[in-house]
Amino acid sequence: MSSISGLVEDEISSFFETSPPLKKKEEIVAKLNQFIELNSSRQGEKRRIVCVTSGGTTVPLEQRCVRYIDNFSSGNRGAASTENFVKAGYAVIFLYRRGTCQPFCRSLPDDPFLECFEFPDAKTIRVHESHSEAVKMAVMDQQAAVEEGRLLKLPFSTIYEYLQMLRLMATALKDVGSCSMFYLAAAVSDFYVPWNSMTEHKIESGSGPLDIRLAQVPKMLSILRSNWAPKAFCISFKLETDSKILIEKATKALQKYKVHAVVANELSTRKEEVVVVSSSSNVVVRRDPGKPESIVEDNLIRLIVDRHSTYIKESHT
Ligand code: PAZ
Repeated sequence: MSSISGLVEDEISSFFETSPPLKKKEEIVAKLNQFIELNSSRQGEKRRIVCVTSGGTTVPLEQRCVRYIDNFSSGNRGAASTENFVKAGYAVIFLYRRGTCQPFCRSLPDDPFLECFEFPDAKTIRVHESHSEAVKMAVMDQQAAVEEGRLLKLPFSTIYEYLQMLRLMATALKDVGSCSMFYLAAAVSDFYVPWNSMTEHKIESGSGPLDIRLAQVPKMLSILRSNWAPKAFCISFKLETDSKILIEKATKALQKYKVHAVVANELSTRKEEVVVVSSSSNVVVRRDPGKPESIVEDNLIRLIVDRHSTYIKESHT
């Protein structure tokens, strides 16, 4: 794998050197190592490990953040994909934006705590009949995945947290080699306010319009591929609102970052279809329109898992 240019490397180092330190870093590293150890040293049955990123990163405008710029993503793609990876036998590290959609909870109402429960008397709490199946499945599936060591959930909010955690994960997974995968569905900010040029306190209002200069977030995909986890199977995502440029942009990203595939999706149709762009073909993946409960991730993850199997086989020959 060719290494990245010195300039890009300098930008990346400078991003991390000037980032605010990641809170609870030791705890996160310990959880990651324990999870990877559990799943990669199983006698006879080593599990593949996938890191699914999900939700949008925020860009704080003040160090003691009151205001921030956000990136659109409900987290539905990441949560649904995680469920499918668990079903396919993978161990999943779910790196998600706090407050976004969670695996196994997609069929619950928006405010499950208030809508799913009822109190027939002062001492009893029970699940409302209409939600009992959904609650039972959510709790049982999530508990089983966690208890069997198949699911580790790690939250982030800011672009600083996300990229520091992604680096920790990639370096922790380096030795898992081709059995590891990155499935990067998070919507990551392209622009940010560097920490050392950010005001500490809340920006004052009342003195007219606000001018903010945003710096470009260094692209970490190239370093992930070349240095952090060069043997991992890597899937990135490309979201556009103009379908005319979608495939061209995804193809450029495929070539530039040398990922194994780019999942291209258009904002308004992203739940209906995606295109998996790779060097061998562009495959349209749709949800099954005949089945109301079908989701695009059922077919997407089947395809990605197949491609990963081929990649592992080829890496060992
Ligand atoms: O999270 P969600 O289900 O609402 O949307 C998923 C998505 C569109 C954020 C994802 O499929 C995606 O394309 N992520 C990468 C976005 C980007 O180009 O930065």
